[in-house]
Amino acid sequence: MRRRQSGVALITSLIVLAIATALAVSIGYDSTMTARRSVASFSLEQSVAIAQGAEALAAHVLDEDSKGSTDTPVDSWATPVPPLEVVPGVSIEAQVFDEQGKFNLNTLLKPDTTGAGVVDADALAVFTRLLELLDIETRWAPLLADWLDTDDRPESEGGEDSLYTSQTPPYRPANLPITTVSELEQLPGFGRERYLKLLPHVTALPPSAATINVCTASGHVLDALNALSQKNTNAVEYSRMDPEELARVRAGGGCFPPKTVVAANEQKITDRTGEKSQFFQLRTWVRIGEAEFALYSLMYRNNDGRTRPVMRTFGTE
Ligand SMILES: [Ca+2]
Ligand SMILES: [Ca+2]
Repeated sequence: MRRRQSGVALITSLIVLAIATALAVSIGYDSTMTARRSVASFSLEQSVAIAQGAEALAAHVLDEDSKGSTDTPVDSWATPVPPLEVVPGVSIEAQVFDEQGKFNLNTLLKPDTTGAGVVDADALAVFTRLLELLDIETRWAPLLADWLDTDDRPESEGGEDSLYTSQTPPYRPANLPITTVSELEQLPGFGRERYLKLLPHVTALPPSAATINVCTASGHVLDALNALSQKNTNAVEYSRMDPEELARVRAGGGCFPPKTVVAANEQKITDRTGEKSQFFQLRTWVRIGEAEFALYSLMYRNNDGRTRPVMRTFGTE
């Protein structure tokens, strides 16, 4: 009898010990996780604060530069900030890029009397030519136009509700301007590869940013503008130029190619080109100990030459 009782006591104490151990492990794990989370969120807050400092600095440089008649890759705003240790263990690296040297996808729509916007045939022609030059199927141009426009009438080779609701899982087109180029991947079958190919040449700015800065545009974007040429006299093919060669010519200063050369007295090209920009992207890389953060800030410089951040994203473009 006594032996059985001591057996029960032993089992009971073993169970209690097991429960206590499990609890201790769980408490230990939880507090480690809490500590880790605190470090991560502290680092994130710290990096946002540092990146905001970078935004203020970029805004100052852009403000200072606003009096110039052109925005080119030799301007002071284009100088990268090399890795810099701001406080021990925290370093920052930053660079400003011109966003208006790219084709603004949201210009595929132009304002109409209803305010909803209609597909702009000229912009569609430029985007179609850009896709051709990059060896990407041109049907993505009308598909994107339908993704943006508010109506449910598909463009020729485009697609509206019926296309998207037949996908698995079904969804609907945004029927709104896009805020990031990555929204292209919402088009059925567009995929990562085409996105990466197109990314250096296109942007998602407010539709009002309707001009392309020829002083910073890629050769492909410059050539795509020829889709609007009535005379077809523009013989220079910048897309065939080695991008490094284009960069070398531009490093010599001034605007290359100047708007007068790109537009060649053609009204439609004149209207869509400029030598100055209002939208810039600031990329900031912050390193705090082992943690690294990338922050992308869209900077807007108004007509008075005042610059402010209008959008901020982490880790993606
Ligand atoms: Ca449509
Ligand atoms: Ca639509």
